[in-house]
Amino acid sequence: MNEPTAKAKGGNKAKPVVLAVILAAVLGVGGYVVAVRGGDRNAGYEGNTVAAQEAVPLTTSELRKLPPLPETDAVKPTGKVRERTITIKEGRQEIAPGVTVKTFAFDGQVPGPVLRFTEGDRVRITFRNELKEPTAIHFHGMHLQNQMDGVPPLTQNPIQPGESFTYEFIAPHAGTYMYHSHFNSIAQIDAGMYGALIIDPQSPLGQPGFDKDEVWVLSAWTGMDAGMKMEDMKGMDHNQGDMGYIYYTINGKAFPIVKPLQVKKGDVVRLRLINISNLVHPMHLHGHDFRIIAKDGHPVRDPQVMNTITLNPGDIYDIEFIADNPGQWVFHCHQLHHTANNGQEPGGLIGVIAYEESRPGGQGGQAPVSASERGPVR
Ligand SMILES: [Cu+2]
Repeated sequence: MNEPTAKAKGGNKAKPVVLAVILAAVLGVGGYVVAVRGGDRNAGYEGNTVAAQEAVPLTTSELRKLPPLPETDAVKPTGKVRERTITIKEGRQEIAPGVTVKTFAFDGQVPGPVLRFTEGDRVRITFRNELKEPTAIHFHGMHLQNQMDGVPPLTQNPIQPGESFTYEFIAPHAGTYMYHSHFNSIAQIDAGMYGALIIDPQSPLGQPGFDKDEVWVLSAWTGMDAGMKMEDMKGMDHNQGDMGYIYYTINGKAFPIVKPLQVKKGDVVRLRLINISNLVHPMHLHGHDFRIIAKDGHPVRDPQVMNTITLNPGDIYDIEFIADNPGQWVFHCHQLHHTANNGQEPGGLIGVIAYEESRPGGQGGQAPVSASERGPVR
């Protein structure tokens, strides 16, 4: 019985809010700017105050209008043979400022080289194992014949030290995939044995164009040298982190030594996100919205516009966004202990979207960023 009364009360309370909204609409953005700093767009900032700027144009409808990726129904062989040899060996890599670890690496780099083929290519990849332990390589998300799946002891024997193994397959449908160790997997993947694998469409028909096409491989590190065990860490100054992981990297580098994604205003950007770590990463982009255009190599229809995407271990998402808001923007994990280097913020999974026309420090009408937020000095 009391319900209608409660509703009526709510209605009365709402009136001032409605009036305020109407007032704001009448005054418009201009009133807002005048109220703050006379609308001087390049005023920068004084002390702790950032000058108010114009409203940022929304391009959500433009984003929604971008065409979806076409589906591949059948892959016809191109007749082309693509051969590649990759050496697996110990390496060293600086993963965070001043932190260099011993790795197990494909051709000496973590992530391994981006392998890129066209749908229908006959691919022959030989892995030479120069480690002191056996291994095997799996092509994650790809539909291959079973004996090419890289999973000892089911589909092959491990590749022994000093031996090679050649994986051969017809490149399946276009999409973003990865290759990684599938033997002694936790240790070998933690040591750096992973890389992106991209299959491009055979036909350009119906393919949307992108001004930028980038890959970010997310991974986590214990800070130990490859081959070391947890017990070996006893007595060392070591933050316990998340499941023992204390460094988190994008393409093998933690913030602030991560390479920024350089864009120009108006660019349509495709970003291929791959999570090879054993951790969940809700990646949040500042200043922009994006859409998922593919998941695990498959086009997504009518995707939601969003700005946070959660990658579970093994997830691969292709996202797109329009670079419509110049500045230096972070795209970071929102599990905030992943944005630190051994407990020290800021670090870890903080990617930077860097516009060419906007330098850090408040030029170009942009809000200033502190040195620690600024991104790598290059
Ligand atoms: Cu994370």
